[in-house]
Amino acid sequence: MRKHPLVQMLVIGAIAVAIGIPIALIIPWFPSEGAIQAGNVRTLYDVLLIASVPIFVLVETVVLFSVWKFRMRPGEEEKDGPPIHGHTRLEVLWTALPAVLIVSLCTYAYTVLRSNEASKRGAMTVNVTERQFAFEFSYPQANGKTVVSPVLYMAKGQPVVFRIRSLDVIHSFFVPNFSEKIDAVPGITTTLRVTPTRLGTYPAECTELCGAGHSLMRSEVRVVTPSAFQTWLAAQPANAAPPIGVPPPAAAQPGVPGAAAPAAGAASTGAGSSASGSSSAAGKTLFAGSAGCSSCHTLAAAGATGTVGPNLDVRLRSDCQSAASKRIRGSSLNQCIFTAITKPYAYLPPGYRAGIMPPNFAQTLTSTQIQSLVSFLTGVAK
Ligand code: HEC
Ligand SMILES: [Cu+2]
Repeated sequence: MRKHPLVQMLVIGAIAVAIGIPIALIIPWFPSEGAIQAGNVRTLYDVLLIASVPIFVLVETVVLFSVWKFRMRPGEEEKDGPPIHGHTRLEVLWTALPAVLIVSLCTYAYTVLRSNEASKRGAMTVNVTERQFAFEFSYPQANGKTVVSPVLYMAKGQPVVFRIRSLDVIHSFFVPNFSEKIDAVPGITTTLRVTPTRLGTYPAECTELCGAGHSLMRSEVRVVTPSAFQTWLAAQPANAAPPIGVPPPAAAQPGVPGAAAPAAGAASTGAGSSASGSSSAAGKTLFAGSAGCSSCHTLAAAGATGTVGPNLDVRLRSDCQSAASKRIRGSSLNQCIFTAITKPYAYLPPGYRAGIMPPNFAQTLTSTQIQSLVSFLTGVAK
């Protein structure tokens, strides 16, 4: 006995849905779940999948079934299809149902967003400053000192509110395991809230094409126990120099990291309060910390192991002695290093290209800070 085509179609569709939903839910769409917010987002995705699979199956079943059932048979080349002219009830149905579905899914997604963005009691502020092509994390509430780190440390279970700024172009801040992401936009401060729930080391990345070094713009998140976090924080040096991206007090305008631009002029007054003049010790702190040099350069004296730019232990002296470098960057080691920092592409050491070393240290660092870096590096490279 033959069944009506519609019944056949429904049976096939029901089987496909029954197989499709478990498959869709089993596929590991996300990396391991590292935060409360990630849990909410993943539940949302599961609901979206459960709603999407039947619709996908419905559409595909009707398409494939029609192709098979109503295909042209030999001898039907001249025939026309039956003159069907609309079906009001069906049309009302296929407009109303998707509308209801979309409104309810949007409402649910909105509540997830609201709950992920809700401020948590006792949240700790971490400033995220981004620039071509590095992240910098600073902890302004570290028992009276400001701690700056190229790696993000977080305590398990401790809610954190990130204040994200950019010094140059649009970047973004994305930790896949937290399922949270937001842009870093020059001139404004964006906010993201995360409560980590699982110990581990996760990648942080920039997901906004921000220049030639974009693919190198990565950092690391270490979620540790609260006591390990306190130990780490206590062991960090207090950073006298303002971390990159936090405007100097004189230019303090909330959310305007670019206010650090007139640094050259402000240097004589602003920097004087914390450090009297440049010093090679301050240069070392800058190199290893807030200036971000260590993310790209290897330099034993600063404990730096970056591999993006030249290994300064090995190359700095010889590169500065080459005839071409002497002509362009100046003949003394001092001048060479100063030019290499302030005009990085004027002379490129063999094997390196322009566009990777940030070109704007002359704006983002004060002249005192640059002098400190120069005297530190000159001392090391002698
Ligand atoms: C994003 C990666 C990156 C960062 C951050 C970075 N550099 Fe560089 N640096 C490079 C690259 C690549 C070169 C080689 C090409 C060039 O000179 O532009 C270089 C070259 C240099 C040179 C010349 C080396 C030689 O052998 O001639 C010096 C000196 C230097 N950097 C110092 C610094 C200092 C100081 C900082 C921090 C204030 C810093 N760099 C931050 C990537 C970086
Ligand atoms: Cu970026």
